[in-house]
Amino acid sequence: MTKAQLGRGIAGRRGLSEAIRPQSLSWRQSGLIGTRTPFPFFCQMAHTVETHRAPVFETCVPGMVLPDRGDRNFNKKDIIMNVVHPAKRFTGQDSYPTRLPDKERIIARQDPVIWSAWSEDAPISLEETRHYEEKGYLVCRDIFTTEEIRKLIDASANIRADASDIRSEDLVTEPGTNAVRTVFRLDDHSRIFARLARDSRLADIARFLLGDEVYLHQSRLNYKPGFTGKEFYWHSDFETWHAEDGMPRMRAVSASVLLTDNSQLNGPLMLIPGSHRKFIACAGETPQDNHKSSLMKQEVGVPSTGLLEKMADEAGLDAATGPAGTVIFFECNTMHASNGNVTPFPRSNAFFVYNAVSNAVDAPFAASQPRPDFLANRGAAKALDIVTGSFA
Ligand SMILES: O=C(O)CCC(=O)C(=O)O
Ligand SMILES: [Fe+2]
Repeated sequence: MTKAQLGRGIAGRRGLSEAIRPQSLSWRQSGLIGTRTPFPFFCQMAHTVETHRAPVFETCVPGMVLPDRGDRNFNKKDIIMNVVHPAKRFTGQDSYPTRLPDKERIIARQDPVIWSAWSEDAPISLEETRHYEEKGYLVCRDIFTTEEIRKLIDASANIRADASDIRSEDLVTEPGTNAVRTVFRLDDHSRIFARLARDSRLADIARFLLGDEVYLHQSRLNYKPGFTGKEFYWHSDFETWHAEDGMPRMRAVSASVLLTDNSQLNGPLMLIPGSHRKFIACAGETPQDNHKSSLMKQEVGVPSTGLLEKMADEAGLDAATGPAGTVIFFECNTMHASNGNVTPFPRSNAFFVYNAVSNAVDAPFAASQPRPDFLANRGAAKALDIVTGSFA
């Protein structure tokens, strides 16, 4: 194992081929075997210049193949693995209008999915990068050691046991009960989760995917208790972050770290593969203080059942399952949901939302007030200080 691998605590090649073990039928059939190479890698490869709200994208990576964005029919193979910068300069206008008063609309994605050019030094393999680019998510196993996973599980149990210490705005309970559903600002409530958020095994992948330094837009722990854990209805996170938090572009990624085994049965994350390529502009204006109800049950900012049916008919549904310690990276615009959990087996997952520093939030695009800080970090978007090595 090289120093770079050791430093980042990355498992060896055998473990890493596990990292992309199939989580869905379509993936299983693809027979992907992942390899991974040591890095250092290149987060300086693209840079952005901010205008008032929308970034202007410039090309500054030598030797990149850039498609002509004027031609919407460019060959996908030409762009995969390359930084794709829209040639046109974005103006201050809203590229993803949503919460429309009349009816929902489908808008073409205007942003790259992968913001870096892949090279041997990338923190994920070419196959993994392609998978994420195509499906909008990636499941990685064997990233953490057994001791590290044990520490994370213990920390999540402690947070829950001492929930009375947590300021009430950071706590969301299950609809109709006092059971803890979500703890926001997870990195504020636990040293080990704060350390995990800055761990290079997560944050360097986010930096690679987003082609920029990253900061935490949000962190949370979703407990889905056995018997009573309620569902999360279908949504794109970006739709909410854009409408209610003022996130300009699709340049964010969530890392969900599984703290219990997630099986097909106990309400794992489900995703519509490929759904990140289109933006579903949702019908229905944002009510005042929408987050107060949407965190328990989301009703605004969701696609119609007719459209979901069509999307699922065309692309199928994937379930991202795996043992505790598995990490699911999913693109900010990937349509996802999870079922309620009536099994006796709890399902709890920590989420870290990495946003590109150049994509910091501003005024909301479709809400009268920004959501509070515990839902959207509105402080200075300062690059995370990334740490390497084991935390156990
Ligand atoms: O915990 C889950 O299954 C999904 C949660 C989710 O999508 C969210 O909190 O935005
Ligand atoms: Fe979500």
